[in-house]
Amino acid sequence: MPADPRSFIRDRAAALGFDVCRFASAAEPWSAGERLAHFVEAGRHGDMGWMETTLERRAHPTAMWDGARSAIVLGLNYGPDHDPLPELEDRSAGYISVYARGDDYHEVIKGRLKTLAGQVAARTGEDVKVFVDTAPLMEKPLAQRAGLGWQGKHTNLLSRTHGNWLFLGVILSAAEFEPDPPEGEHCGTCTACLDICPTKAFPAPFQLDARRCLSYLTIEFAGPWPQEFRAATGSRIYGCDDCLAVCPWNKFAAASQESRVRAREALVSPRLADLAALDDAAFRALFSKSPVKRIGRDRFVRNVLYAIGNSGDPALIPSAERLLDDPDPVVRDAAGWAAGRLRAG
Ligand code: B12
Ligand code: SF4
Ligand code: SF4
Repeated sequence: MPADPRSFIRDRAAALGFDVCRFASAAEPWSAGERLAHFVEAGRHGDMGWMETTLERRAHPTAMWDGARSAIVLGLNYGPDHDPLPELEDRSAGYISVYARGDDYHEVIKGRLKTLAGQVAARTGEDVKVFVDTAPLMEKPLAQRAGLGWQGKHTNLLSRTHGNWLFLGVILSAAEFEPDPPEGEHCGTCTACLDICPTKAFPAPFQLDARRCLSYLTIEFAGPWPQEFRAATGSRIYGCDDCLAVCPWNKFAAASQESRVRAREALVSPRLADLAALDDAAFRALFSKSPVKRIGRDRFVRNVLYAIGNSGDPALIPSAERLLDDPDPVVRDAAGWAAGRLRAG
């Protein structure tokens, strides 16, 4: 085995379709665990109860696995082929965030991480672990430490070469690899992401209150939304990209080369009238292999109804009224809100 197996691993990662592969120590102390604890103590995780139960294990990579010595951090570029923000102006169409317009990234990445982990183990003779489902590792601080980019004021990891559109994945290894240099922060005086947020979800730069974030509300939150967020969501019906898309560092981003994460035509500006008419079977068919499928028809139609209420399009009144006696109480509530708003003009 050559002295430095990193170039072998980088080559294997590139062959599997990863755009970036870098190395960091998994054993050095960090402050991310304390910040995660602060986030959870302040209740900013909302209903994501798994963040409470996994708090200790997620505090540091060695709390997940005490044999961890190195982290191999992978990035997959899911950059869109156009700026998605102007799509928000078409109020009779729904906005699905860029990350969810192709196949579910968990599925795209999981198999490849496992394949690469097997190759790393075979090459080094040391144990490896991949955490993809339960108790996920804190990926962003590991990625910053490995030099993939930095956590911007919007808390996402962005890169000087890929902008804001990188999925992350991590393999922990018991082998010691020479770490790559970490990346510094390059936000400077910019506040574009903080200023654009439609729900003012940032209590301070570099901190997010998930309870106010439309990504959390559209995807993770099950109940009827607090009134203040219903109008603010505009036409966003699954996730939100505003703070990513506005970032000036996207001028260096390129469209993704990965066909599985590229946008399906049907998921770019889909008509709200068509989405409101989806029953369970049609919802599952439209979102086959998509991450949207995970939230189920009822939660999705709830989001669509809030967008209908914001559309200002009287032609959508029948779409809302048809759902006033839906079996799901949250859908009924959203239908009443939407119909009332449109009728009021
Ligand atoms: C929970 C979660 C969410 C939650 C909470 C988001 C969040 N910012 O934490 C919700 C549902 C809101 C969410 C939304 C999104 N998510 Co998400 N999410 C996760 C998940 C599963 C865990 C993240 C976590 O532990 N958060 C807890 C907080 C405490 O961690 P943190 O943001 O790193 O907090 C740091 C800062 O607050 C900072 N900090 C705190 N105080 C201070 C003070 C100072 C002075 C400083 C400098 C720093 C600082 O330190 C903390 C520790 O590093 C990760 C996957 C993973 N395994 O990590 C994906 C992940 C972060 N999500 C991802 C994506 C793509 C998104 C969305 C863009 C999806 C969308 N388009 O709708 C949005 C982005 C919203 C946003 N502005 O963050 C990607 C991000 C990729 C990247 N390049 O960063 C990840 C990494 C998944 C992946 N494997 O690719 N997500
Ligand atoms: S994803 Fe949207 S709602 Fe969430 S913090 Fe970013 S801009 Fe705000
Ligand atoms: S928009 Fe500005 S402040 Fe926000 S992450 Fe990008 S460079 Fe940093």
